[in-house]
Amino acid sequence: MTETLKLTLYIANKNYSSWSFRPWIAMKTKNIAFTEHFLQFDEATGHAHFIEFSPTKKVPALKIEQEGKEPVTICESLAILEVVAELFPEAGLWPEDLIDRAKARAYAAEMHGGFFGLRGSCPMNMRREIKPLDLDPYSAAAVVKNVERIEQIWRESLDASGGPFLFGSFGAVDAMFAPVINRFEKYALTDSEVFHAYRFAMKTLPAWKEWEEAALKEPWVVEEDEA
Ligand SMILES: N[C@@H](CCC(=O)N[C@@H](CS)C(=O)NCC(=O)O)C(=O)O
Repeated sequence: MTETLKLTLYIANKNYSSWSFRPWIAMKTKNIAFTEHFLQFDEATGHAHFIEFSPTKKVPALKIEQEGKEPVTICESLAILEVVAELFPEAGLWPEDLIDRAKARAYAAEMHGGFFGLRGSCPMNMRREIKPLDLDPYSAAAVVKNVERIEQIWRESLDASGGPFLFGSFGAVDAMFAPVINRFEKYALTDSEVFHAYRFAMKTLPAWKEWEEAALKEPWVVEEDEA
């Protein structure tokens, strides 16, 4: 990509910010240079300071600066992955095959816009002790339903590609599922073969280790994410 391109990724607490983790692990794993702009969550103000970089007051956001063009900031993790994939086609963030690419995009969209049971009851928490949650039957059933569907996606994709990632090599769809690995593990949601295989692939990525190490050093506690 052109040397005049400058990318700044706005993220928040690595222990908790699952949406920040997605583009971050994708860009790191694909060796795409960016400046990390870290902001701490501030529950008390509803993260009022996030307005400095995004009208949504949410992380992640990607600021794109290109010579001769107005800087632009893109919000929404999936849109960030898409623009990065277009800026760096050689990174192969989406599968080459048309049908695989369509499936990968569908699964990424399913993750982005769904799995509310899992997301609501089991927040990403890198330093959480591994232990099951004591959920009410309604919430527990919603989590089980999400786990089953996610494992179906993983099983079908890994069986077809041969792994280690869903479509062979690491891509945007794997970045979308990265925080799910943490949730399945920390809340002891499954002991399936497919989970163990995919977790191994994900957790051996240098980028995963770098994020996790930084997360474990963070002193801040966000009570609402301490399920
Ligand atoms: N749909 C958004 C979700 C972003 C999001 O909810 N980010 C959380 C942190 S992981 C956040 O900024 N929360 C602050 C808030 O909701 O006020 C995306 O895909 O980027």
